[in-house]
Amino acid sequence: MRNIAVNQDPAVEALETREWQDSLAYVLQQGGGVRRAADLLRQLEFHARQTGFRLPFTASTPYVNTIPASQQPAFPGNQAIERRIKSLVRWNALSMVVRANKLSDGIGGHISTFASAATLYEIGFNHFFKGKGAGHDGDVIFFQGHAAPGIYSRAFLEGRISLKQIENFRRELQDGGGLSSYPHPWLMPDFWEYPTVSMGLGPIMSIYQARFMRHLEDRGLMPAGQRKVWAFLGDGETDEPESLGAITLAAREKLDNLIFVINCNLQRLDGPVRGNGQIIQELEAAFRGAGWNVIKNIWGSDWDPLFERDTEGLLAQRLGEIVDGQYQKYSVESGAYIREHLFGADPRLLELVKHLSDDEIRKLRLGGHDPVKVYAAYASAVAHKGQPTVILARTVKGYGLGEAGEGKNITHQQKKLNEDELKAFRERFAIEITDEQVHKSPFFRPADDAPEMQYLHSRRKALGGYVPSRKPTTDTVSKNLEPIFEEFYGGTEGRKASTTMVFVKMLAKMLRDPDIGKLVVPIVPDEARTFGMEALFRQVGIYSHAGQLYEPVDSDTLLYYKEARDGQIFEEGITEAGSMSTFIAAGTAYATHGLNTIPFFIYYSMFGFQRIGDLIWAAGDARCRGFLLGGTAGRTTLAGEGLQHQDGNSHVLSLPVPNCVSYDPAFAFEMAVIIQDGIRRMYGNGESIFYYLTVMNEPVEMPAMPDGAREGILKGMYKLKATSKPKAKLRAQVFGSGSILPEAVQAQQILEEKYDVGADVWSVTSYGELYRDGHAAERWNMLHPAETPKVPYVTQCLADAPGVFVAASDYLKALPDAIDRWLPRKLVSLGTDGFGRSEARADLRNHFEVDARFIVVATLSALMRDGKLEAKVVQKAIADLGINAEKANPATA
Ligand SMILES: Cc1ncc(C[n+]2csc(CCOP(=O)(O)OP(=O)(O)O)c2C)c(N)n1
Ligand SMILES: [Mg+2]
Repeated sequence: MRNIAVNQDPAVEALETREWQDSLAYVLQQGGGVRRAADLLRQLEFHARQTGFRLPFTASTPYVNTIPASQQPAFPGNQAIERRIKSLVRWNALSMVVRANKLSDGIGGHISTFASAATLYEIGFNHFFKGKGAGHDGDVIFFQGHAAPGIYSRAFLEGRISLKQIENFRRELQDGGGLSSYPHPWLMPDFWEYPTVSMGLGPIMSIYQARFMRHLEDRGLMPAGQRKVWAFLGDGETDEPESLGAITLAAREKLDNLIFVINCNLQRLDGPVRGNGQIIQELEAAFRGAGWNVIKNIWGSDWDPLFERDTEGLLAQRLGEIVDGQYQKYSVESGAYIREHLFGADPRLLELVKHLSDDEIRKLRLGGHDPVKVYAAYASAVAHKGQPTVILARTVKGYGLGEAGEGKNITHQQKKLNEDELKAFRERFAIEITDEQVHKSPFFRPADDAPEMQYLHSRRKALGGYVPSRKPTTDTVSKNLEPIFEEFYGGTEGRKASTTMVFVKMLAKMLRDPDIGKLVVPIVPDEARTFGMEALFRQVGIYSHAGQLYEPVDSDTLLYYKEARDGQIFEEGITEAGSMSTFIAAGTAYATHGLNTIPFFIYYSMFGFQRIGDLIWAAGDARCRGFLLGGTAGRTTLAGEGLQHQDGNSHVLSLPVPNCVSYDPAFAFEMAVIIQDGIRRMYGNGESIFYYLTVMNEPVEMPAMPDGAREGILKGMYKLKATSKPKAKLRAQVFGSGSILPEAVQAQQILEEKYDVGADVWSVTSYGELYRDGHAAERWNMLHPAETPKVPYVTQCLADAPGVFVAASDYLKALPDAIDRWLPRKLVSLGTDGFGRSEARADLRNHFEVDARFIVVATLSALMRDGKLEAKVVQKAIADLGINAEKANPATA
């Protein structure tokens, strides 16, 4: 090779380039083939770096298909019939949305998402998605939420959804039933498996689902198979942090059972995803960097001959220069415009398309709309080993809508088509609907014996049945759990323990149980030591598909950090969102994998409902079962940590989740009753509920369970300790919860001893359950005026209770306030409204005014308002108890 001069002329440069290319070609043909060529290039790169030369970093590859035409498999299906099926699905999906909006303006619905993704789904339905029929292991498919009309439309063709239902799309309350706007297992429990429409949650749940499936295989709970997790997402959706936030985990865990299909229509709701950039290139770089197998499917077969003739790589280079906003413009422009602006950049490119008419140029199909290309991408993804795969499929948003919205910025919201637009759509997809009928956009289903219908059914039969379809197991956990939990009813006899310690002990016992042990799934986001769970590391091991490739630093200790392929603990690292996704995978395994796995996810309570509330909402929708444990809970119980960590919110935030049952237990026996009953209700009775329990780190003496307390514990309150002065003139009912319950007991003593007030102490385990029960009764009474009214449980407890009512908890005052209406007299609420502080418990309880002294003052003050005491008695008590009446209001401090 000759010396390379600086500023040499272009002809010399071209010659040089050719020489290097020839050398490579020689190695490829004559020498060691691809392996040797790659080796040489690597060595060259190494050599370049050694000489101090910095190569520009490129994480993306040229803007062309990853799978060259020469390596495409033959398409195994009947393309004409499949196009026909797809056209029918398109038509009915469009009709569904158009009709719904005609009947009820503003009812919404989306056409353009599915219009762009139809081929991506249809190739899946006809060739890849496995059903759960006999002898098949079903795939787990996360359908893009806004593509729901297309999924319904196919199910309608398949005869799985009635005409009535499809007519009532987005009208779920109509006679004959309707269809939910988006995938919601809560609303359609035989159909949808996973909620996806809150963008970003589908992708992260799918990653942890694939990982959980691997875990079930590694632990022998599920046979190793070919099952795949498919996640369909929008390109705009990838901006949600959850979408890409866990992709490194998928690569690290080598999840080759996971396939992302990203519909790159280059648009989101308002406009282009990356007007001034290229979303496909950006995503390719992110996924490649994370270690994924990336398959770009950008150009359809129409482009193959152009690329073939483009020996100089000019076309690929030109296509790589164009930003997405401009590509979107091409999708709405004429062929002449594309010829001039895209190919016109270089006379050699114009030459390349000289033989094509303007119309042919306009119709050059993109990869995501080409069944052959989509099939090739899926086949390659399914066969790929050792890495998860992402398919980046280029499409046009609103494909087929023509003037009504194809590629336009308004397309996402388009739901009305005029008659001409409907006619154009009908013609484009050759649907046999007459001119007279078309304005009504009627649904259309061919006769059962039509070839396309037979094809459709035979394909699904061959693939194991129809999808989506949700099939919960009928197996139940019927074991008597009393032997596990009974030891906790007795109390600790003077020894102190925290409810967290108690929970860990229960967990360890459940894990050791020969029947349910293997079903228990402990999940922790890098917080096991905080909760004293490290003994479990050794007992059951931390799950790692790779096993343990190193000697742990603490290997000489009893409780060493043990990672194992059959490990049972999910030590997720610092990701509550990821941990919650594992919780959802494990808590829905009864419906997805026929396994009653019981997840226990323990985390810093402040980072649960507050941080990942939307995933918890999705868990509720997905009919997920299991136990969430908010650890180190209670605004004044978590000493030291301060404003960010101290949780006084979570019981308020859990209340809106309709099927989440929340408790703030104080003692071991309460926990034992609640968890045991929870397993019975969820896994024995098959109720679609899950639990939220707060557990504390404050050591307290655990009393023995009072007789007859069990029912009250579950319903939300029971009398823990009656006053020893029932005959006293002054009476009170004091409610305590969780870690504030011992303060209530102490207040009872002060009230009796110093102020001659006979106070009964109640443990309120769940304001949420009392609130729900109260409203249920009130509602029933409203609708049944002539019948004997139902009495809310809280009223049953307190209707005849004498004296004033005072409640204190470590959560917002809103919680006790929620039950006030069902008490015979007004309730005084103490709680922890306001930002937390770094402090010791006693100082925090003084600051938030929830300690025994404040309970005493609140009680006396209420008695005074009732005219039972003089103000000066309260004043004196305030002084005697050392309370500063002028202190700052913690709610705003
Ligand atoms: C968390 C969340 N934020 C916002 C929305 C509202 N939203 C629904 S669809 C959409 C645009 C979707 O664009 P893209 O992901 O590219 O999907 P496409 O329809 O283009 O396939 C938006 C913003 C949502 N559903 N979820
Ligand atoms: Mg999009």
